[in-house]
Amino acid sequence: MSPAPGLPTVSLPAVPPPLAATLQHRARVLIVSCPSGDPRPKPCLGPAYLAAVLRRAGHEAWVLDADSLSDTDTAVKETVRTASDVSPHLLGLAVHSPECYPGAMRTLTALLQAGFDGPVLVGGHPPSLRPAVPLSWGATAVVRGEGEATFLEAVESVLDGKLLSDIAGLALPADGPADGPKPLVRFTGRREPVNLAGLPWPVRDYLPTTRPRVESVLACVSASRGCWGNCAFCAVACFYRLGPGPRWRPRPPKDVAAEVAWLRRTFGTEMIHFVDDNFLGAGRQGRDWAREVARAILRYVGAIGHGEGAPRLKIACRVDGVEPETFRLLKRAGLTTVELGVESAYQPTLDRFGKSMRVEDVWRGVRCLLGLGLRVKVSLIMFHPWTTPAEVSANLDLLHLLRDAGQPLGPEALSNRLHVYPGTPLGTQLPPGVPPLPPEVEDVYREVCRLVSPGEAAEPDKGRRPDWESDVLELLGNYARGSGRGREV
Ligand code: B12
Ligand code: SF4
Repeated sequence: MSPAPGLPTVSLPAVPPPLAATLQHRARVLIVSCPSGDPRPKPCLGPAYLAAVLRRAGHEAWVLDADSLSDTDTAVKETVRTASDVSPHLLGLAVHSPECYPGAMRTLTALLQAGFDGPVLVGGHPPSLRPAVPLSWGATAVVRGEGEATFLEAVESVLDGKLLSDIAGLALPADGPADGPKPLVRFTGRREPVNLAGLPWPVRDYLPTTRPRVESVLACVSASRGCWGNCAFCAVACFYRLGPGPRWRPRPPKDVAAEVAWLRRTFGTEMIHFVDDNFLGAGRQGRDWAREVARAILRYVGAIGHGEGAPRLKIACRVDGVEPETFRLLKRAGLTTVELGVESAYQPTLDRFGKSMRVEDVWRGVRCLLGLGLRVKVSLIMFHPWTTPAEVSANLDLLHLLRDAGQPLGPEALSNRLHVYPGTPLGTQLPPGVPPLPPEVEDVYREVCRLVSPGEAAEPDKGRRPDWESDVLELLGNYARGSGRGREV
């Protein structure tokens, strides 16, 4: 079987022996980023890492960014068409957020109806934490946790005609009655964590039918994986606990900087978005690593021309790790924007959400970044079943500090509502989904959403009043002062 004409030729790096020598032939693998319904989706790094690892091992791998297509119908049709063109030995479906579930289910159903009879493996955070869901749709297996080693092993087992059942890291339907209430899942975790220092860089080519190149404007880079935190609502800690090894693992700073410089040189990338959950890692080790990354970027990017030659950098981190020396250095390396998952400026809520930090840490960290002239994007979970006027009042103090410093607040600060994800600590107390709010809070929430996203889903920002943030703050202020659901603005 050879790929149909019209598919791009993939340039393969030198195949490291001895693996390629032992392969009878190369596998062809298609990895699909399932549609999420997001009108402005970003390319996912997960499939791009898997494709890089497969290509380095001598296989052919394509990434179809179906999420970038206009709608789910088009995405499903394009996936079926491409699968028929490529005729892959194995197909991977990436489900990077719960929003991808409906599109992933439709994609899998359409592939099976079209007669695709190869194995279909599903991966990403949501299926890792709830593998029974894709298995119930007919997926062959779910790759739980980080996928590189497990996926490569699965691909090579399929090529060699071996069973998938012996592969650690895969969740498979368990033997037993198929008509039980839920499919049973069997799973053995992997013994070794993925070695980040040994990983190739993620591929940056997608099948041309989908996304035009965006790397010239913005490219995502993953410099470390995991987080030492254990916040009650967050899926990250549970995901990385599926595998062994430390909860936060960094890449070598020089490797990160070399990738940044390569993106700049190759695509002219203007902004690098580091997708790390907590760029500051754990304690002193993390801080030293972040400083080393900054120094390495200064050296590498300096070599290709600083000033206008340097890309802007955006990171996300815990607010309690912020301190001036590291951020001064990161700013010199190009840092312009810091996303802080603050969640609340009210101590009882920080405690309830297991944030392991004090309100004073929040204020100190935010003030430090503002003092350095950085753009600070704070996200708050303002709407949850326990929201009170006192809490909203405390959050408003922080929001006013940001606004007085000229920072746009954005929907992440003003209209986030608690979602409960399966597998998280909160998921053991509450059913998955969106828990109900107290009636008066629900009223305020709806009114805030009306001001934040007056447009249709495809254009949520359209139709916002010019000073919509002031309107939201006024509404929240009314609630905080105890005037019921707030005066409508
Ligand atoms: C960057 C990011 C975004 C970006 C870009 C998303 C994208 N296209 O990738 C933006 C800002 C758009 C975003 C939005 C959202 N996100 Co987000 N996002 C992330 C973040 C921080 C990094 C993703 C990443 O690039 N990781 C690096 C890569 C290398 O890791 P990876 O994706 O996990 O891939 C590995 C494995 O999962 C697996 N794998 C992945 N795909 C596949 C496919 C196959 C076939 C196989 C076998 C394996 C496999 O192997 C990969 C390599 O090891 C993650 C947290 C995280 N640490 O991953 C949250 C995260 C994925 N997001 C999350 C959420 C909830 C959302 C939102 C719903 C938030 C919201 N309320 O709006 C939206 C949904 C958007 C949408 N419409 O779908 C949650 C998902 C929770 C869950 N269990 O479902 C996460 C885990 C964050 C969290 N704190 O819990 N997000
Ligand atoms: S600090 Fe952030 S990434 Fe880490 S567990 Fe908490 S919410 Fe998740």
